[in-house]
Amino acid sequence: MVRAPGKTKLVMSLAKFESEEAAQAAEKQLKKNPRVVLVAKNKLLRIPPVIKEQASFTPSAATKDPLRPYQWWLDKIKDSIAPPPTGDTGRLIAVLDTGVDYTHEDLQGQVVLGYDYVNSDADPYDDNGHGTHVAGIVAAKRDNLKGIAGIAPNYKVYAVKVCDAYGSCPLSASSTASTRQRATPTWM
Ligand SMILES: [Ca+2]
Ligand SMILES: [Ca+2]
Repeated sequence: MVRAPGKTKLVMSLAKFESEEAAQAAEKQLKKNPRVVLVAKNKLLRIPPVIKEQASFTPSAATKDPLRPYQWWLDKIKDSIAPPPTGDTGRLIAVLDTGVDYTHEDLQGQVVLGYDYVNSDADPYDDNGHGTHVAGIVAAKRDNLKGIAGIAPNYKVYAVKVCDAYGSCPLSASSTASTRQRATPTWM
């Protein structure tokens, strides 16, 4: 990651090497350059599979969302979540994950399309399911007679795809996403 002279903007470059020795030699050289802010190996992270909770509790909240009674964790954390300021509906909460199924019935109108850093295209559609699960926890519509109740349904999710269909997440994808976000802030 390099900072241009006199600028705050960071630029990220990827390089591929034939051997570990060649990579280490390049890293050594790059670190001597004062404009180089960070040198790091590209890693592959993995997201865990979605685990369906067994219903070993007493459903409490009666709402119009059919799956809300099974969101036992929402009852536990609701008092620790500060409600958004009145009228503050324009903020975006970024979900950097496998993308988001923005056609999902409980997320209609709740998703703003960011970018697909895995396939380098403008459509961060979810081909795994994990990102949609997370997006639903954040911003699923409440009392719409469908699915669950989101924690912050008056905010929208900013869908950023940094993990592929198999749940593998190259570190370079999330690094590129955060670098671009720094250059042009879009989400919180
Ligand atoms: Ca795509
Ligand atoms: Ca719902």
